[in-house]
Amino acid sequence: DNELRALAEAVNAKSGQWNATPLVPGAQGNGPTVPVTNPADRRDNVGSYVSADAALVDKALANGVAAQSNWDRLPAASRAAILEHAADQLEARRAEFIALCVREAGKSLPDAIAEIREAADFLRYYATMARRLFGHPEQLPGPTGESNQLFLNGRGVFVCISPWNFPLAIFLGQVSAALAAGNSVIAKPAEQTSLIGYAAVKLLHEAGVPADVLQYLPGDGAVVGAALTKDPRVAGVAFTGSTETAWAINRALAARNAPIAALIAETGGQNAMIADSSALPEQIVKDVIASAFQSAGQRCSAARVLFVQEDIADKVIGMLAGAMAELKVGDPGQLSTDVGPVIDEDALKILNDHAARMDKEAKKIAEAKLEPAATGNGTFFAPRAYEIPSLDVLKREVFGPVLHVIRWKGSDLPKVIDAINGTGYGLTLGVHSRIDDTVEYIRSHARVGNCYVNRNQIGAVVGVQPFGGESLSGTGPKAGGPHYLLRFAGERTLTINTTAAGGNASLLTIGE
Ligand code: UN1
Repeated sequence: DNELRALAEAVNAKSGQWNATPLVPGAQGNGPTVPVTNPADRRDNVGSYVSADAALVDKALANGVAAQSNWDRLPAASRAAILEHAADQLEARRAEFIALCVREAGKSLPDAIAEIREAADFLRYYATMARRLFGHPEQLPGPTGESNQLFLNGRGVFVCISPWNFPLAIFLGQVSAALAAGNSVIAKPAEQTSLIGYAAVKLLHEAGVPADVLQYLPGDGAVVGAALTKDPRVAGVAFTGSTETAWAINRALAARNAPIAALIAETGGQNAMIADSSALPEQIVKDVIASAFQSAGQRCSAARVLFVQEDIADKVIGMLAGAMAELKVGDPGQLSTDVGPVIDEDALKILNDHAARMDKEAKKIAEAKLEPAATGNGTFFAPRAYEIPSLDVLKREVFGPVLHVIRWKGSDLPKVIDAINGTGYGLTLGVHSRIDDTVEYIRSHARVGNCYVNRNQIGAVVGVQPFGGESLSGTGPKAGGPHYLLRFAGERTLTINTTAAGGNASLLTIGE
C-alpha cells in the first residue's frame, strides 16, 4: 500500500510536456502538428505530435523492405534478448509510462499500473515463444536418405495499427510479436495515444531494435493507415480496433495486386454475462461491476449485457444499484478513483446519445454520480445500468460504461445462448453458476473466444489466458497465446537428398 502511494506520488510529480515526431530514418514528418489533450480536463497541456504524411509512408516502406532480411537472419535468441531488455527498462521507468497513460489516455492508476505489467508480459512472452519456435528448424521424420526441415521466417514489412484503450500493452504486444517473428515493423498508434506509442518505440530502439526495423508513423488513420494498407510492399497487418475498420483494412489489402497479406484483427464484442439462480448474488455484482465499469468500460472484453435468471433478478438488480452508488468517478490520478474519463469528445457523444435512447426505451436501474473533479471540462460519463427486454434493443457495440440487464426464465437457457451467438460477435462470456451441467452446456454452445466462470471477464493474463474472439470479434490467433507468433511468420521447407547418389553425402566424402 505504501509502495502504491509512493508510486502515485511519483506519477503525479511528473510534469512538463511530451512531444513526438515520426521516426523514419532519412526523412522528417511535415504533416500537421497536433496538440494532445488530457481527457480529465480537456486542456492542451500534455504535449503534441507531428503527424506523418504520404511521402513519409513511402520512405518508411522503402526502409522497412531494405532492413527486414538482416533482422530476420539474426538468431531468434538475439531478437528475444532485445525484447527482454526492453521489458526490464519499461519496468525500471514505469512511473514515467504510468504518468503518460494517466495524462494522455485518462487511465486510472490501477489500470495504468496493470497496463505496464501487461506490456512487459507481452515482451517477455513473445521473446520466450520466439526462442522456442524460431530458435532452430523443426526436423521432420521422413524416408531414409532424405532430410526434411521446416524453417520459420519473417514475412516482410508488418504494419501494426493499435488502439487507444491499451495504448502501451496492445501496441507493444503487436509490435513485439511482429519483431520476434523476424519482420520489420511500421507502427501506427491510435491518434488519441500517439505520445505513448512514441515512448514505446523509443524504448525498443534503446533496447537495440534498429531504427529502420521499427519505424513510427503517427497520424490520421484515413491518411496514414489508408496509405499503408493499400501499398503492395506490406506483407501483413496486425490490427486491434473496431470491426468496421477491420473490414476496411481487409478490403484495402485484398484490392492490391500484390503478395497476399496476412491480417490479424482483434475487434469488437457484445459481451454477455449469464447468471443463474444457483450463483451468489454478491459475487455476480462484484464481478459484473468490474467487468462493465473498470477502465470506464473501454475494453473490448467488457461485459455489456447481464442475463440474470428471474428468481434472483430483483435481488441482483437492487444490489447492483447499491454498488453503483459507491463507484468513484473522477480524477484518474487519485488512487481512490474507480472510473476515469472516457477517451474523447466523440466517445462521450456516442455514449450520451446511447443513454438518451435508453432513457426513452429502457428502464434505468442506476446511474453513478460524478465526483467534483469530474464535473469540469473532462470527458466523463457516469456509469449506467438499464434493464432491457432483449438484445434486439442493442444495435451494435457501445464502447463505455453502460450495462444492460435482461431477465431470463428457468427453461430459456438455450434461447439466451442463441441470442448471444446471434449478435455475430464472439469475444468474452461470463458465467455465474454453481451447476456443472449448466456451465458445460454454456461452454459447449456459446461461440466465444474467452469464457470465464464465477469471476470477472476482463484482464486476460498473457501466456495463461490467450485472448481473442471469433466471427465479428476477430481473426485469431489469440494474443498472448502459443500460436500468435506463427501468424506473423512464413514457413519454408528444406528437403535434402542425403544419399551418396544424391550428391551432398558424396561431396562430403570427396572433400575428405
Ligand atoms: C481490448 O480491449 O481491445 O482481457 C482487448 C482484457 C484485455 C482486453 C484487451 N486483454 O480485458
